[in-house]
Amino acid sequence: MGSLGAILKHPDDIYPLLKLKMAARHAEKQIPVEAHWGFCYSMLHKVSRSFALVIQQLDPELRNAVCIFYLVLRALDTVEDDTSIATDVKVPILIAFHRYIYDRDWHFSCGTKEYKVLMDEFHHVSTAFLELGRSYQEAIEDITKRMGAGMAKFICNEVETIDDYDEYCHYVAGLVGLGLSKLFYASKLEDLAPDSLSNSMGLFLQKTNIIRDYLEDINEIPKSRMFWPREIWSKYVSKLEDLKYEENSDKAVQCLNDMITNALIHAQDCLTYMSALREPSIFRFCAIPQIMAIGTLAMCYDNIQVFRGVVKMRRGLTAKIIDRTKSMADVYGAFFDFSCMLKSKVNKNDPNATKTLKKLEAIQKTCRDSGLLNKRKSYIIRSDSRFNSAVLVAFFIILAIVFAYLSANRPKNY
Ligand code: D61
Ligand code: MG
Repeated sequence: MGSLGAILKHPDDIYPLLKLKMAARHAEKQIPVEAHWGFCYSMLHKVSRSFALVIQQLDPELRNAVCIFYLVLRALDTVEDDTSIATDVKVPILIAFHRYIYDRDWHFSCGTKEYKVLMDEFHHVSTAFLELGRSYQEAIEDITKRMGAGMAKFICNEVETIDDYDEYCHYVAGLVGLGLSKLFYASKLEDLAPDSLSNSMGLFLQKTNIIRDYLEDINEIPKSRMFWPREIWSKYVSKLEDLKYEENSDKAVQCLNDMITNALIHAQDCLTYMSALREPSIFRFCAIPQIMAIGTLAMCYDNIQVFRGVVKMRRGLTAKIIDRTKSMADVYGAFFDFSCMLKSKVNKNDPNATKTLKKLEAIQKTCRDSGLLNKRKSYIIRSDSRFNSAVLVAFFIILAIVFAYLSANRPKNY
């Protein structure tokens, strides 16, 4: 749970945080008893707390397919990310990975911590995969094949141009969007979305990750990993790692803002994709990560901390987003609010200020034109201080009652 300081500053986080905690506990209790499914769901919780939560609330049949889709791609990504594997070993594995999912005896040990467990016990994932319906299997196989080939292509090539950047992000995340749309369609709960919109859903998430993880990726041992395209960073520095040095702070922030402006291109496609969804649990599954992404971009914009440490959304804010994302009105509201926050951070001396503002205004126009904005509860920007202090007082009263109760019931040692 969030630190006490954060909670005292944002007391209205308490309720969504508690709700989230209970939902997580409930999800843990629901882990299936069969060994392979049990392994898959507990692995899902270990490797991705955020995706696990939204996957958990899907319809059971679709949930199983999405869970396996996630683990198969996470395993493929573990091979890609392991910088200690030689290229001539790695490339053939990436290319053939889509065949290993049919083979219960296949095994390749790599990665660390929970990723190593996933790789070592991969037979549980293939066993579960073989129990899925054929249309789910086909979608997963097709995307794994295309992603593996794309990753292999980028093992040797660096991300130079913005087109390379979009191509790389298509392989590792856009394809996830295409695959998910196919799984939703196979479940008969949704129509098939156009590929270009599904692709944008992935690109928006992946670009946000790449921006936020600059320092972690550049400091990767034994070899740094670079996903920021040269076409963008070369306008500001002569080497990507120069962005982390204090003397380049101004250039670094300008470059960061340029990267964020690039990511914002995908926001409108994402809104169009989400507005076509019909099934409430699928809608929440898609919308929660997107709102977190635009929220993360708003936090990172003009923020030198991206080059110094980790910039993360407050856990309480994440819990609030999870709690309050139910309809398209909520999504438009959140996109509108975070665009407002971004707009307020744009400095007119930034070389891309005009471009950034134009994109933010276009996003806000889409939100306004939906006609749903007035129905929203604006929870991100406005913080009513009177309401906050009322919650704070209530919090201390409850705390006092709990203390009084506990001390009254304490066994007395005379
Ligand atoms: C709707 C809902 C969820 C969506 C979506 C549409 C469209 C795309 C995505 C999720 C995928 C977004 C990926 C963003 C996070 N990036 C990564 O995890 C990077 O690895 C990419 C390759 C493996 C992708 C595995 C994946 C991820 C999310 C899923 C999923 C599969 C299946 C179902 C649901 C969600 C990144 O990982 C390391 C890191 O970020 O720390 C990397 O290696 O670049
Ligand atoms: Mg990767």
